[in-house]
Parts: sequence; C-alpha cells; structure tokens
Amino acid sequence: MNPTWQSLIQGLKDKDVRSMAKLITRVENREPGWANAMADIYPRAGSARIFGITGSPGAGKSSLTCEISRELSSRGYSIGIIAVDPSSPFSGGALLGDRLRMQALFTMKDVYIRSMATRGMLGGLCQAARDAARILDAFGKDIVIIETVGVGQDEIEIVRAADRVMLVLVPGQGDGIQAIKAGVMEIADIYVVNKADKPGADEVAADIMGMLSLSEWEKDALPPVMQASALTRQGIGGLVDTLLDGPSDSRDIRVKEEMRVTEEILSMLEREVFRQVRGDLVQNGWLVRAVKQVMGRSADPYTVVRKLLQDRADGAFTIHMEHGNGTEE
Ligand SMILES: Nc1nc2c(ncn2[C@@H]2O[C@H](COP(=O)(O)OP(=O)(O)OP(=O)(O)O)[C@@H](O)[C@H]2O)c(=O)[nH]1
Ligand SMILES: [Mg+2]
Repeated sequence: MNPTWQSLIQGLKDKDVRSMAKLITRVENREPGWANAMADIYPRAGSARIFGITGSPGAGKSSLTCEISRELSSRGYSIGIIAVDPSSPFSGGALLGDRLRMQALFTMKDVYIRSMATRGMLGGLCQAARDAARILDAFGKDIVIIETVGVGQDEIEIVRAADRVMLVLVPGQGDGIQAIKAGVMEIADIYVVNKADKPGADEVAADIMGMLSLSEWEKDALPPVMQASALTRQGIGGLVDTLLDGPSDSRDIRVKEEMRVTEEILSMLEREVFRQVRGDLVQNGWLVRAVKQVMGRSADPYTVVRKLLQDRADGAFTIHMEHGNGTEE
C-alpha cells in the first residue's frame, strides 16, 4: 500500500530516511496533496544552512562537495546533498577513482545524497531543489549542499535559493571566467580555485580578484577568493570555515531573504496559474476552438488571447489554486 502523506510526514519527524526520500519523490512528482504536505513541512524547516556549489563542468564540484561534506561531518554536522547534475559521479558515469571516493561518502552516517534530473520536474527544477532542501532541512540536516553546473539560467536560479554560493573555478580557465562573468559572477559569495595542485591557480585567483575589484562590490566587502584541491585536500578546512562563517550583516541577510521569498512565490505562482489555466482551457474546449478559429482564419492568435484575458477580467472564468486535500492514499 502507498503510505499516506501523513504517515510520511510522521516518518520525517521520526527521522526515518525512507520516509524522507519518499516525500522528496512524491513532492517532486507533484502527486495530489503535495502542496498541503509542503505547507506542513515548511514550519519544521528553516534551521539548516543551504550551500550552493556551482561552476563549469568538470571543475571539481562533486569532488569538492565530497571533501567539504567529509570535513563537515567530522565536525559533527549532518549533511544532505542535492546533486542537480545528470553526469554527476553521485549518479554514476564517473571515473573509478571518483566513484570510490563518492562511495565512501555514501556509506557515511549522517550524509544523505540525492541526485536530481535536470528535466521533467513538474514544479520546475529550481522549485524541486528548494522543496528537496526544505524536506532535508525539516528532517534535521544541519547543512544542505546543492551542487549544480553553473551554465544555464535554471542552474543560476537554483543557487540563488542557497544561503551561501560557492563558485568553483580551475587553473587554465581564462575564457571560463569570461563565460561566468555573464551571469554567475554576481551571486557568488565565495570563489574557489579548485585543482590548486596544478600550475596556474595563483593566476586565476589574481584574475578573479582583479575582476572583483572592478565590479560594484565595496572594497572592504569583496567576497573571498580561495584556493583548494579536492585531490590533496589542501585548503578544505579553510573553505569550510569560510562557508560556516556565513554573512554577518543582518540587513544583507534580510534583503537576500526577501529576494528569495519573492522569487519563490512568483515563480510558483507563474507555474501553477499557467498549469491550471491551461488545464481549464483544454478541458472546457476553449483551446481547441481557438486553434480552429485561427487555422480557419476567422481569428488570429493576438485577438483570441486578448479576448480571453478580457473575459477573465470580466469574471467569465476564474483561476482556482488546487492544492489537493492531502488525505488521499
Ligand atoms: N588534479 C585535480 N583533479 C581534480 C580535483 N578535483 C577534481 N578533480 C578531477 O576533476 C574531474 C572532475 O571532477 P568532478 O568532481 O566530477 O567535477 P564536477 O565539477 O562535479 O563535474 P560535473 O558534475 O561533470 O560538471 C575528476 O576527474 C576529478 O578527479 C583537484 O583538486 N585536483
Ligand atoms: Mg559533479
């Protein structure tokens, strides 16, 4: 029998890992009742710290996540990892050495790893990551790390949901910095030159610092640029110290939180309203009629959409947020 939402949430309270994992899956799949379940879970979350780790493919994000988690775990923190990345060693397809290292993490107590596909998330990738982080948080994880490739807009959105964002760069990545400049640069709180066991790390670090000094950051508030090696574990302790150090300016924290909450509400609204409007219009036959009219040249897309919005403003159809009642089996 499929467990009820209630029993899964009870499982979450009881720190049952399987219930927690099932909750993530069912919320991810937007099974009826998901929003009520999340509303139940929401007040239990809020104490975990969410770290985002991003950077170009192969920069060593997973390796760093692994070493950072190991370090955090040795300091007594419990950790949840969300790997938004199909090619992640966490989900297979990695070199043997990497896989062995990751496997050590898999067997560590207090570390839970969840891979997330970049496609097919009904509520959107970013919301799926937020929801999963929240469930891990409510489960009692002290720290949730979200690993994502920092290339697409979706991925950038994801790390914006984190409290602290770490951007991973590597030596010999001159044009990589150029690419990153376009979007991710502004949102990183910590810059890490990984693979510092290779030559060229000082140069990249200097490049980043040069770029930061030209940006709008105030000179005394420049984000740290650090060097590390996931291979030799050089710099990992310092990195963890910096991550945990967190932002101290409470006004800054508030502004960021306000931005995050606003973004979450608006993006959820956008998706849900559209999903329901589309559902209604398919069901009541409006869409088929409109397509016919346009194809028969008795109307054009501009007019049918404008007319629909007009009718809506007149109350001819209404949007109703459907949340499910959360009690179904
Ligand atoms: N020399 C050296 N190699 C490293 C270091 N960190 C990671 N690597 C190697 O770089 C490769 C990519 O590492 P990953 O951790 O998979 O990188 P990633 O950024 O997660 O990659 P994607 O998730 O595929 O984008 C692997 O072969 C690692 O062994 C490091 O500090 N030094
Ligand atoms: Mg990876």
